[in-house]
Amino acid sequence: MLTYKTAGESHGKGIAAFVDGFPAGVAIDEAFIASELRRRQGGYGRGGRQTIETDAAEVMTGVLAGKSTGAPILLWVKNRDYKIESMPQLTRPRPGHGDLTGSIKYGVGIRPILERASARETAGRVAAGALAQLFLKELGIEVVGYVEAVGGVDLTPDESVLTLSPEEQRKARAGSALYSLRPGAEKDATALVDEMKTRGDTLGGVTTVRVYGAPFGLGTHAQWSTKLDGALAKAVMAIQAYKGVEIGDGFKLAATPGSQAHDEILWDDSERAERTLGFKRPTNRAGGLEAGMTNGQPIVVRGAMKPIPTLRRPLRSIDLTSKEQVEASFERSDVCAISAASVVMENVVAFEIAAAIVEKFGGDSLQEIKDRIELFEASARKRLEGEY
Ligand code: EPS
Repeated sequence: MLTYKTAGESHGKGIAAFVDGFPAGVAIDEAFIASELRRRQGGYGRGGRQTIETDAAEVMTGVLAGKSTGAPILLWVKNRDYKIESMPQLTRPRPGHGDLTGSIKYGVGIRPILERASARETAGRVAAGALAQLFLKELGIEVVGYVEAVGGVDLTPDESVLTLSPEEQRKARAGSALYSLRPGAEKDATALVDEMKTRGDTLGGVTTVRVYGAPFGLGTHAQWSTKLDGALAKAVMAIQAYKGVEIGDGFKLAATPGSQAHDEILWDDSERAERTLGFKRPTNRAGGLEAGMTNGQPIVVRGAMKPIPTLRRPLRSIDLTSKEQVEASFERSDVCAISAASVVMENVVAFEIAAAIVEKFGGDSLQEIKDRIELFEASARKRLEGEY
């Protein structure tokens, strides 16, 4: 089983990610992990913290001569802004954050709760997910995350951009201040971020992740707990500030008649040798998942992030000591972290896909997994040809 956990506080010594069950033989490109971490720090509307940090992950264990060994991998992202011991305890919980419930539940005050609940922790998830992406790339699986809306401003990419290769999509994204696939058409969105900054307010948005090249059959219909759409939804919903997740056309399908909600099954003999095994779907409303299993089409997951709850112009709250009606605490924060969130979502989705690969194909090493995918696809083709 491929799993990960994180540890660390926003202003503690650093953030750790512990990855267990990672196959042996994957070349660990530390520059790629660092570039994902740097992307997480960027995007239009971020706060002052990112000018302090230069995130990179130190690979502490499980890698020898540049390759994974099959042993647990511990990644360490050091915090430059380490000052937790000297930071004040807070008494005015921020609506929308974990401050109130966390302090009631743990009895440690607000400080330790906000330190752990902070989105700084996503540096660990991105580091672990970047590791997963290195593994997936070796199998021909590519993951691309981007921003699809900022506040109410729609940044849905043109269909023509989505037919480009993942590499070309990333190039388009690199030209965008907001990490959308619509560089050059973001003026309204950046203007809205500017306006919110002036007003002391914050903004959320929508992020989308597409996974290309996943084989048939990841996840299973046989048990609710092993359906891949469920695992993806959990991973995305568990990102700080996420309040909604959908797969494929998601909520839109609820208002669509069945005749227009599903993806018809066609055949293209010339694609027999590909990951699609020759099956063609003229649409992908299911987002690559049917009955909790991948169906050879691109996987499409979308998530909704609420605005960051730390407001320069705070909402009403209660002082936990005096019980007086006060304004909530303000600590340095971002106006809009949706671009960073798209990087986090890309990487948590990547990790779930990698975990589903290990679950289905087992294997202790990359080569064994490659061989098993080949074997599975070869036997699926034989079955389709009536050989068994
Ligand atoms: C973040 C680091 C934090 C916040 C933000 C995200 O750093 P600091 O609190 O030192 O400014 O900028 O965290 C939150 C939005 C939050 O609510 O905690 C990061 O590295 O992503």
